[in-house]
Amino acid sequence: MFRSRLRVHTCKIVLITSMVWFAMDVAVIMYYSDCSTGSGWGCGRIESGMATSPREGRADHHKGRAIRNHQSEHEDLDLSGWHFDYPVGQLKRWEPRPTVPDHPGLPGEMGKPVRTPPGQEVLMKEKFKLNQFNLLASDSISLNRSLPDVRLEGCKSKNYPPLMPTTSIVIVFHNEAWSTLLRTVWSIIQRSPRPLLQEILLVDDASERECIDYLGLELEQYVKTLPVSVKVLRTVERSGLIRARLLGAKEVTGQVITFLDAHVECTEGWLEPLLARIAEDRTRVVCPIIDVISDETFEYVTASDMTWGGFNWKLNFRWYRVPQREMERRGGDRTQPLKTPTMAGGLFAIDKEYFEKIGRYDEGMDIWGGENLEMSFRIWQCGGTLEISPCSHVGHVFRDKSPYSFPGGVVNVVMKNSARVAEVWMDEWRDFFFEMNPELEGSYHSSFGRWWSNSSSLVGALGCLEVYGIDALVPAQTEALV
Ligand SMILES: [Mn+2]
Repeated sequence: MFRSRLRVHTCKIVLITSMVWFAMDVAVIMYYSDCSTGSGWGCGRIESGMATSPREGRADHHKGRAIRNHQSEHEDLDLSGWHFDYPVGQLKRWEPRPTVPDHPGLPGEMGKPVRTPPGQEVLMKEKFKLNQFNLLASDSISLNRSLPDVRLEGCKSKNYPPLMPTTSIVIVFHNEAWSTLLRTVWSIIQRSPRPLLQEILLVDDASERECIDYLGLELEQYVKTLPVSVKVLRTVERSGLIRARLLGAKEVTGQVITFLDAHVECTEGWLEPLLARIAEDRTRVVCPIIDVISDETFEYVTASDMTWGGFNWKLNFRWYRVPQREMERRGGDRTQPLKTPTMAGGLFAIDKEYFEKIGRYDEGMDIWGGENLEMSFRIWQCGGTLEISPCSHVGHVFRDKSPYSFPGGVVNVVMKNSARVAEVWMDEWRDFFFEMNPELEGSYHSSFGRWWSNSSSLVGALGCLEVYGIDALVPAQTEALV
C-alpha cells in the first residue's frame, strides 16, 4: 500500500518536472522566433502598443529589427563616411539600372521629335484636343523609348550611399491618355533601382469612363503584368489633386513618397539623387529638375539648372534665376542641391513620416492651384528644407491650355486656395496678397475661420507657425522678387 502510494508520488514528480521543462522550452523557442510573421511571442505586445501610440510602437519594432538586420545583412558593407537618418537595417542595397537600349529608326527614340506623317494633319489636330498634346505623336512612340543621358558630367560620377530608403510613387491622373500614363510608369520601372522601388500607386481621380473606358478594367489588368507592384486606386467622385494624392499617400508602404505627374518620363539616374538626400536627413524634400517634353513633338528638351521656384504677390508660382549667393553657398558646384524657396509642385520626394508630421496637405483646397506654394511654405516653416537636385531629371509634358474642367470655375478655385495660403502661412505678409487681390479680403477671411477650426492638417500647420514663423522663408524670397 505504502509502496504503491510512493510510486504514484514519484510518477507525479517526474511528470510535473518534465512539464516544467517543456513549458520552458516553448517559452525559449517563442522568444527567439521572428515577429515578421506576426505570430512570435512579444509581437502581440508591440501590436497592442501600436494601438495606443502608433508611431512609437512602430519605431521600436523597426529598431529591434534594424539591429538584427544590420548585423546579418549589411555587415560586409563599409559604411564609414555615410550618415543615415534611418536605422541602417531599414535601408536597402541597390544597384543602378542598366541604360534603356536605343532602337534607332523607331519614332521618338533618344527623345527625338516626332513629325506628323503627311496627310495626317487633320487627324493630329482632332486628337490634340483630347488632352491638349499631340496624342498621335505620343501613341506612335514606344512606351519604353530611350532618352539621352542629360545629366552634368559631375552627376554621372557621383557616389551615392550604398544603402537607401525605399520609395512608393504616387501618380494622380484624370482622363489621362494611355500612352503618356504608361510611358510614365515604364520610365519609372526601367530607370529606378529595383530594390528601392516599393510600388507605384496610380490614383484615378474620377476619369469620365463614358468616353475613356481603357482607364478601367483594361488598366487594372495591364498593371498586373508589370514586373513591379502597381496598384490602381480610384476616388469616388472628382476630388482634385490634393485629396487624390492624400488617398494615394495613405496606401504607401515605402519609406519615402515620390509624387509624380501622369505624363512624365524619368531619365537615367533620376531617383538616386532624391533618395540620397533624404537618406541623410528625413526633413529634406527634394524635387528633380523638370525638363520639357514638347506637347507638339514629344521631343525631350533639357531645362536650365540655374532657375529656382519663387512667387509673385498674386501667389502665382514663378521661376526665377538662382541668385549669386546660392551659387556661392554651393561653392560654385552645379551638381550640389539648390535650396529653393518654392516648388512647382508636380514632382517631389518626401519622407512619409515627415509628410505626416507636418500635417500633409491642406485638405480644404480644391482641384488644383496654390497647393505647391502651400506645401513649400509648410516645409520651410516646419523645420524642413526644400531642394532641387540638379542631378535628377524628369521630363514633363507642358501644355499651353489645361485640358481639365474645374467644378466651380478655375479662377474661383485657384484664388480661394491662394487666400488660404496667405492666411495660414504668411503672417503680416498676407496684406501684400490682399492688396493685390482686394476682392478676396473679407469674404474669404470670414469663412476661413471655419476652415481653420475644422481642418486637422491646419492644426499641424499652426504648430509649425508658432515654432518657426515666416522668417525662415521671406528673406530668400523677397530678394528673388527684386
Ligand atoms: Mn502636368
